[in-house]
Amino acid sequence: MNGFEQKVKLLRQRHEALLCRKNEPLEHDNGIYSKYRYPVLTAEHTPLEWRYDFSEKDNPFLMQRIMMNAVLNAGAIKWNGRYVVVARVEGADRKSFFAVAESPNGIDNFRFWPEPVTMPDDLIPATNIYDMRLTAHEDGWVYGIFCAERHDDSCPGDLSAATATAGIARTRDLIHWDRLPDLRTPSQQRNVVLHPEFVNGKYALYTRPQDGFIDTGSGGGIGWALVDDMTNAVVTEEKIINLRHYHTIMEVKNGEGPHPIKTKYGWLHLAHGVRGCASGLRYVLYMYMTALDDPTRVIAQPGGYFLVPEGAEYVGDVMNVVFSNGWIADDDGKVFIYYASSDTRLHVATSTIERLVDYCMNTPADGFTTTASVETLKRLIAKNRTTLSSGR
Ligand code: BGC
Ligand code: BMA
Repeated sequence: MNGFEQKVKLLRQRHEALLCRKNEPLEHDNGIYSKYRYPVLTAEHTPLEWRYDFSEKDNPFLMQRIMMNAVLNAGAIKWNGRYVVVARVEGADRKSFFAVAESPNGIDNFRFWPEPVTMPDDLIPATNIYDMRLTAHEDGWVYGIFCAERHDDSCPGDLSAATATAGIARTRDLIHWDRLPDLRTPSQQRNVVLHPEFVNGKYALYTRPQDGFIDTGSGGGIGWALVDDMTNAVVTEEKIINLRHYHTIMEVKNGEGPHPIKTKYGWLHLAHGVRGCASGLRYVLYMYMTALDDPTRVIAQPGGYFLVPEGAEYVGDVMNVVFSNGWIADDDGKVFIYYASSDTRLHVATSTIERLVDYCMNTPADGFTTTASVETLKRLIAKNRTTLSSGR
């Protein structure tokens, strides 16, 4: 074996060891969910064939010819008994694309399929696409809705002026995607999510109207719109179902995560909230529940955040960010929450429907002032005094 072949062998061994590495829950959890020791996907998990030219003649130094920067915000779905994610993979060139990876148990041994997704781009070509929400709709298709970003040509001199629109595609095998026209709506849109069931015979979308590319402006929060036809999706009426509030974790913006999970107590929602601070935007996850007979009616909303960056999760390309657009609920009630930290890597947290419902129903709501928060705290302290003195 020559030096080149030896280098290749070592590279393959290391890669294989990374892909097979066993994951384990962290010892201490908060009772609501468990985080895990290792991320489930990173740039290093992408196939070596995507990054290296293995011809010794053409690549004598065994250089990475195409560098991968990050694997993040992934849609998720249980598919033929496997835990499947459609991840946002970003190259060193800052273009992101979708790639499918699957695992036998949802917590480790994720492997990318050999080829990234070829998303048809024939309608209005986009510059960049990202953050797919997957919905296996009761119409029989699997839909992927994602952000399609384009330069805002109304600002010719500004190279960072952009527009965000909801791109729509559907598939039956996660390999071949039919691209449908982008969602037509009066405002810009990122974080559009398809509800899995028909509502009054129509498709139902969670939206996030925003005035600008970054600023939500007058967009008040997570919206809801009914559309007749996904092959020509037009939003005519949009109502805000989950509002932003001053001095909360979602003061600046919020957006639906993956589509909600149906439980017998109501729809369980996972979303992100954003606030501004001296170090930039802080992205955290929060939850809420809506009524089974009316998915627009909020029936529970715990105050504050559900999951935030911790430790190494703070560090990455875009610091102080967790983001989720994918989760999987198993038939036995176990829930796998896929979240990315700092726009760099993908993690899993596990919980159960029972715990998440308990969390939503029994966590005090935000009272929106210090006084209200202190009163809430005092109620728990008083309750504990009674519990502890009665010995139960
Ligand atoms: C980035 C996204 C980001 C958005 C708004 C885009 O250019 O690719 O990750 O969410 O800008 O900041
Ligand atoms: C956004 C999202 C994500 C990203 C986040 C933080 O607006 O759409 O792509 O994770 O910003 O950069």
